[in-house]
Amino acid sequence: MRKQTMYKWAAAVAVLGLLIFMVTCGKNGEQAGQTTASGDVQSVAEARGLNPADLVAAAKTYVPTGQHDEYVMFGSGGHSGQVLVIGVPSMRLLKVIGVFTPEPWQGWGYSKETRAILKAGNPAGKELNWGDTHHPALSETEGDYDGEYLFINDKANARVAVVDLKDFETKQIIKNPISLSDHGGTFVTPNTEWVIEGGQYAMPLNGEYASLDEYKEKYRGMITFWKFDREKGRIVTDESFALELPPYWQDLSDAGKLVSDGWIFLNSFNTELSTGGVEEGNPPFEAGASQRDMDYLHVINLEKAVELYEAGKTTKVGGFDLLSLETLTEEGVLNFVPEPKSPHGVDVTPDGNFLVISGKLDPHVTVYNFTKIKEAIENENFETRDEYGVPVINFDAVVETQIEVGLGPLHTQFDPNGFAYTSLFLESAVARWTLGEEWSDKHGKEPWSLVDKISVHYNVGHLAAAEGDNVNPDGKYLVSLNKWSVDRFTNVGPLLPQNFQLIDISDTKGNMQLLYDMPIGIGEPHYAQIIKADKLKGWDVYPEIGWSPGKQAKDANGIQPGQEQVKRSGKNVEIWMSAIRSHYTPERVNVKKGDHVTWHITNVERAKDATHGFGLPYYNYNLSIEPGETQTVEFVADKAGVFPFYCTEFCSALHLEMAGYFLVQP
Ligand code: RUQ
Ligand code: CUA
Repeated sequence: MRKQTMYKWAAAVAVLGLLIFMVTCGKNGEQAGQTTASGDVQSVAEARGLNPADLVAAAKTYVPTGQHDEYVMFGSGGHSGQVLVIGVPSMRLLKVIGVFTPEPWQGWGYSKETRAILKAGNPAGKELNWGDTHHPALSETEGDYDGEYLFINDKANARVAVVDLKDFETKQIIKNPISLSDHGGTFVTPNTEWVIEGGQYAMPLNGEYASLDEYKEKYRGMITFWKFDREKGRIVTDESFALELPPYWQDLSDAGKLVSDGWIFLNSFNTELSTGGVEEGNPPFEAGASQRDMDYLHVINLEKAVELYEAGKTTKVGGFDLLSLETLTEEGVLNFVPEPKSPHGVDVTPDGNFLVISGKLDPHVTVYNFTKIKEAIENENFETRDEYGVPVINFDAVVETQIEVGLGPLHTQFDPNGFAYTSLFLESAVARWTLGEEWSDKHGKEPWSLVDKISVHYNVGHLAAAEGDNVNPDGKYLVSLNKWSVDRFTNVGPLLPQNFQLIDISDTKGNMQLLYDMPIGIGEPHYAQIIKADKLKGWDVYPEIGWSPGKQAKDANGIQPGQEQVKRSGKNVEIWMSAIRSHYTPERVNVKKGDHVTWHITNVERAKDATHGFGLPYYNYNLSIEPGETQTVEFVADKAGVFPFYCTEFCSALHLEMAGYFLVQP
C-alpha cells in the first residue's frame, strides 16, 4: 500500500518546503527560526509511517498556534442536547453550547435566568433534562448566512431553540404546542422571517389520547412556521402558526430560495399509514412503512398560508393557530408530488430551481424542476388526490431527471462549481455529480452525471459543505457526518464515537481527498452548517458591566464595584455581590435557616477571558460569569450549616483564595 518511491517523497518534501517557505516569509516571518528543515520532515514521516498524501493532508489541516480557522462549523450535538462549534479545517472543538440540556461549565440551566429559558421548553410543566438536537440552521439574509443567529430543533420533544451568535448562548426555547415529535427543523426562509419546524411521528394534535385504530381520522402530521423577530432576537409565538397535515411521517424540509422563494418543501414517508404492532401480527414499521413505491413530497405555498393566517382563517388547537387540512386543500396551499421509495432529505439547489430527493431504498436521487412544479399547479396537472383530498401532481410532468449515485443516498450539498454531493449511507461513500446542462458542459460531462466517489468511514448521514446549502456555496471543504467509526480510533469500549471526516473538494478537475478524522464523543450529531469565520461577529466581553445575557440588555440587579450590599426584609435576604480577580465582595454571607435567598453576582472585569465561576455546594449551583455579566440564583436556605463557595474558573494566581462562606444559622 505505502509505496514510498523517491519521486513521491521528493514531491511531498517540495510541497512542504513550499509551505514552510510561505509561512516563514508571510506574516509569521519572525518565527523563521522555529520551522523544521525539510530533511526533518522526511525522518518524522518515516518514523511515523506517513506517506506523501498523509503529509499533504496534514499540511492542509494544520493551523499553527495563534492562527485561526477559515471556517466555523455548527454541528448538532445529537442527544447531548447541545451544539458543537468546530473550526475548519483544523477540526478543533471550540465550544459546546448548552441548549436543551443543563451544561455546568457554562452555568447553563443553573441561574434563575437560564433555568427560566430551559423551563419554557417543558411540555405541560414536565421537566425535561435531555434533547435530541438534529438540524442547526444559521440565520440568512437574501439566502446567504449572515452569522447573527443559530436555530436548532429537538426531535425528542418537538422544541426549537434560538442561539444568539453575539455571545454564542441560547436565548429562547419553545415547546411546540401541538406535537411531541419533530424532524424537519430547523430551516429558515431566505431572510429568516420564518423558522420552519416540520413534525415527524403523527399524533393527535390536541394532545389527547386516541387509539391507533383511529389513526386515519384522529392522528395528524404538522409543520409549524415560527415568526422570527430579528431586532429582538426572539421567535414571536403569537405571530406563529402551523399547518395540519395528513398523518404521514413528515421528514426533512427545506425553504425555497430565489425562484422558489415563498415555497416550502417537505418530504414524507409512511403514506401507507402503517401503525406498527409486530407483536400483534402486523408488519413492523420498517416493512409497513415501505410498501408503496411512492411517498409524497409536500409542496407548500407559504406566501398563501401566511395570507390565510393573517386573514384569520385558522382554528385554535392547544391555544395555537392551525390552518386545517380542509382549508389548505380548498385554498391550494398544499400539493403533493410523488417521490420514490422511502425518500429522505429534500435539498434545494443554490439557484432555487431544483429539488434533490434521495430514496433510502433506491440508488437514485430524483431531481425535480420547481418551474415545472409551479406550472403543474397552475394548470392543475394532477394525477389523483390522496385520501385526504390533497392534489397529487403528475410525477412525469415535474421530474427533471434521476441519477444513479449509489446505495442508500440520503443528503445533498452543493459547491460553487456546479457539483452536488450526496451521502451514500449503505455504500459508506460520498458521490459527486454535476448539476444541469450548463455546468455539466463546463466540466465536459453529460448532463446530470456522476463524476467521482470517495469512501468514508462509515455509514454517512448528513454532509456539510462550506456554506453548501445557501445561495452562495463556498466549496473547498466538505464534512461527512458518519454514524459509525468501527476501526478508525483507539478502542474506548463498546460505545464508539462517531466520526466527522473532513474532505477536500477544491480540486474540481480531479478527485476528492480525505483529510482528517474527528471523533465526536458526545451524542449523535445529525446535521451541521459551515460558515465563513469572518461573518461571525461575537463579542469579546459583554457590552456593559451588569449585563443580562438572557435579556441581552442591562440587568436591573447588575452593580458597579462599590455598590455591593446585603439587604434583609423579613425572611427575604437579597445579596448584590461583585466578582473580580481574586475575590468576591462580600466574602461572608450570613442567613438563617428557612430564609429566601436571592443572590446576584456581577463580574466587574473588562478584560477578555477573565471569567469567574460560582460553585455553591449542597445547593447545587455552578455559574459561569463572564466579564460584565450578572447572574442570579434564588433558593430557600433549607439546610443549616457552613457552605464554602468558590470560584470554579482558574482565573488568577490567587484563584484558590477566591472563595467565601455561606453561613446558615439554625
Ligand atoms: S436526518 S435522522 Cu437529518 Cu438524515 Cu435526522
Ligand atoms: Cu475567579 Cu477563580
